[in-house]
Amino acid sequence: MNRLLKLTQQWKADNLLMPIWVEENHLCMIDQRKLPHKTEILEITQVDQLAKGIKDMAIRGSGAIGIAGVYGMLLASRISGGKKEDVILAGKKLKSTRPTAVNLSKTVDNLSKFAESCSEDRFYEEFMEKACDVLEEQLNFEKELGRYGAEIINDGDSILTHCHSGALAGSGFGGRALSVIRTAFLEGKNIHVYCCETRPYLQGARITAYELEKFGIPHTLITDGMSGYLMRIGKINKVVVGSDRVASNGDLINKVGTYMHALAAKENGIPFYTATSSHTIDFSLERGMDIDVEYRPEYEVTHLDGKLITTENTRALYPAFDVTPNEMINGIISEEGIIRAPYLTQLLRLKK
Ligand code: RUB
Repeated sequence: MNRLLKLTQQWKADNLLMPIWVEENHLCMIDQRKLPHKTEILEITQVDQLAKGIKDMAIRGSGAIGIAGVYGMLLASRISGGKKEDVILAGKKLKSTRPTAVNLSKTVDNLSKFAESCSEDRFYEEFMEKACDVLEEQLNFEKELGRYGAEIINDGDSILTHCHSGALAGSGFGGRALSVIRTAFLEGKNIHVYCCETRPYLQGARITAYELEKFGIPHTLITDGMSGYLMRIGKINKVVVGSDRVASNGDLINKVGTYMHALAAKENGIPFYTATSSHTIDFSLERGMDIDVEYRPEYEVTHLDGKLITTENTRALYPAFDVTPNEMINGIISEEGIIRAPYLTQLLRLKK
């Protein structure tokens, strides 16, 4: 049995909540559009099928689409019998699916560069080894950042989180924000999570709440507009969110609505943290506002479960992410520890 199948067996034995994984001769992926009421597993046998799954958000979340890039390139290697050019082409296809989260593009670029350096005759084996290293590393990042992040979680905290930055948005332990929260909970801290529903895809209502329930972590679902008032009346005393991309100056690109929570946190003197990992930092991006924010179809705002929730003629706008200025962030939690301002210099600790 090859190393990846052995690793997958171990991850299943460890009860990791994996968004995507390998079986004998295909990939399996949970269709996150169907959660929490249905756990539908999609069988992926072609790269184009996986690319469509990322674009249509059957799999989503910066960490999860990053590892989907790894699995997609491995699938191309298997289908082509280890042809370098097919693997690199697969990477290009997968990269083009969603532009904002940097994990996918960074992971594909790194693996493509590695593929170029592989020998022709041992490409399949060498590429498989590297891909396994990347998958193991990203899971370890989650556990490490969870350990560091739990240091800023105190007994009795009520923590706001937004969108879904958890196991199904990562490698199966807890992604980024939920790795911090889950680790603090496992350390025995008495915490409560307020999870924002996160319109219109409802990552919070459908996936974060689902995971918190699985982890046995007390939580309350709120709508996105409630955070400010709940901070003001003292129901929320900390914010921990994930990250799709962090600019070199510490500006945070995350699910739209994050910026509003940061504004409310600043106004109410509440600490605001983002959990990230080195492969989410974009050192080529000077400022967050220079980013290419993905706009998704209006339909996703005007319809809920396929039902029109507004008038026939009403138009909609859906920037899928927003930008939180670094001066509103108390700390950036990473696998190397908690990074504090000045981020321009301090983030260099994550440059690998
Ligand atoms: C998901 C989202 C998550 C980040 C963080 O957006 O913005 O907060 O991806 O994930 P979408 P993590 O559902 O549109 O992909 O920090 O766990 O990687």
